[in-house]
Amino acid sequence: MRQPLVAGNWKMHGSAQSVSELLGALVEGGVPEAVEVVVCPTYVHLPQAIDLCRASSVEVGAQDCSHAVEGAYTGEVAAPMIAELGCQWVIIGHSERRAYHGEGEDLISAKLKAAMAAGLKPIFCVGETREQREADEAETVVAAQLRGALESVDTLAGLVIAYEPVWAIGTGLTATPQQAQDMHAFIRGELAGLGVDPAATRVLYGGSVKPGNAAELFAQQDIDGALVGGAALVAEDFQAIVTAAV
Ligand code: G2H
Repeated sequence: MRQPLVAGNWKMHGSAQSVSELLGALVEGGVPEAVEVVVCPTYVHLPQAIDLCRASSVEVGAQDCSHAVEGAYTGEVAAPMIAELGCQWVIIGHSERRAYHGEGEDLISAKLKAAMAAGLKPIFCVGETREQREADEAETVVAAQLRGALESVDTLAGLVIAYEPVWAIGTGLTATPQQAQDMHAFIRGELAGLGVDPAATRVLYGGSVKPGNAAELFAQQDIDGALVGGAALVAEDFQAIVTAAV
């Protein structure tokens, strides 16, 4: 049995006040034991988030990390630094990093290795663009992303995959539960080919997950939870998504 996981990707949103309000509501409201809940604020809000979540089961993650352990990499944050703060998780390969920061499979693979070496659990994102889906290339693209990033990583225990179709991110469009299920089943098949135990690996769906569509998505056999963006910034919406994952 794979424990459901719901992670909030706050992207570049938040202030000391909003972090305090959002996590105050989440911690006070309580999260069901059956669901693993992770919040991923910006780097600058990580210490505050860790502090606020200390008394609860809510875990904290970063949205990215450097491929390097240390060095002359202006603006970067190394995985051991994130781990030292008390974070357990890190998102790697999000489509916004791929699109706006030119991240490709080699760099993403190096980041996965750096994260694992620091003891962080990666949430590794894959997903096709609208053009790629329309050209019937969705599976080819996702397979190449998985292979390109995972093939050279030795230890993949604990890895979490997030399938996020780019055309569904922040657009209000969501993959239908069947489209998502089909891709999740495909991803499990690919993982098996890469030596990763598909039955033990959680595959999350991401892309405009909301209280209104979460239950239907979570009812699919191969969907183990969600990576939530916009709706994670609204306390009651995020709570409702977490509850739907029970
Ligand atoms: C996809 C998702 C979170 P949203 O980026 O990773 O964001 O739920 O706003 O589409």
